[in-house]
Amino acid sequence: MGFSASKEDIHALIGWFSKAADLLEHPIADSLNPYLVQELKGNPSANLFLNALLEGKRDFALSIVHSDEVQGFGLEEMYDRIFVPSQRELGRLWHLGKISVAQEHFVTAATQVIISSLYESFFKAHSSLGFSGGSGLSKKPVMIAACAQGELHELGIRMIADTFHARGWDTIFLGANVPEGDLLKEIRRTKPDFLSLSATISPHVAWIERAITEVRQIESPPKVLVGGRPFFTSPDLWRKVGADGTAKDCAHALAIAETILVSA
Ligand code: B12
Repeated sequence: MGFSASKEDIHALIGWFSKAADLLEHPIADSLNPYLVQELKGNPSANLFLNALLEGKRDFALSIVHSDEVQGFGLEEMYDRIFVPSQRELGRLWHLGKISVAQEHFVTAATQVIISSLYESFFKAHSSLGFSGGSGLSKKPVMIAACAQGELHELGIRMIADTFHARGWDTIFLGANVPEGDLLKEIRRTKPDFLSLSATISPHVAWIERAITEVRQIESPPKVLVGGRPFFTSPDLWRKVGADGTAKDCAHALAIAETILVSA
């Protein structure tokens, strides 16, 4: 059987080939890809911080964060204005092949060390004040914070847990890749008021939905907040997975959690 193509087929093929050739020459606009949006424009502190780390100057990056100007920010503001944009720009540079995986690993690890250096001042100051959260809440709320099973991006949820802790909550940060069974055991053991779950990679959203269904079976279950990239690219996804709320950053997360607790 021979190959035969109609005039219309040939016309369509020529159209596809010329589209493919055009795409090779002019890749899809950067602005269509959320991971390629430059987030450091007009943000000199984050710019300086990231560039210091990319040059391997961890002590200099540390001194930026401990400078009077940056120390004037609250913890949430410091996270949302310095570390989050710096990490996102790091991802953009990696995505574009402008830095190596080794450089990304170095910057992420150094950022975690620098964040730890803030604990002394932020957590001490707040724990000496006692709980200073939303109006109507008399007792210190407890929160468990965890990444979905398989999820290795733990910095975002760590920042959420830190923000709550700095405002006087008791937080139990479980970090990356938490197995479902162990999460449920920890909830039964510690009886938190809140559970915060994070996913960066979209396929992990299904795990979160399943985990929430299981959590709801526990007697007096915690309220559940979910977050991470898939939840702010699909604003209604938190409802679909059965959560009580979501937030796109540290400042909003705290405000939403306290509103949910007060109205419970
Ligand atoms: C560092 C990093 C890693 C590190 C993570 C180390 C660590 N200890 O966390 C490592 C090397 C492990 C890694 C691995 C991978 N990574 Co990576 N990684 C990054 C990078 C550069 C930074 C992540 C980060 O720290 N972000 C900063 C945090 C603070 O932001 P955030 O997580 O969004 O959190 C904020 C909000 O989302 C929200 N939030 C987050 N969680 C929660 C939870 C609740 C309850 C609430 C209320 C709010 C909330 O609040 C936070 C503060 O504002 C990003 C780039 C980026 N754009 O984020 C890529 C990125 C996320 N990685 C990416 C990819 C592809 C991968 C890999 C698949 C690569 C590979 N081929 O192996 C693997 C997947 C691993 C896995 N199974 O999870 C892609 C994801 C693309 C996509 N479409 O999903 C990104 C976007 C890179 C890119 N293209 O620009 N990665």
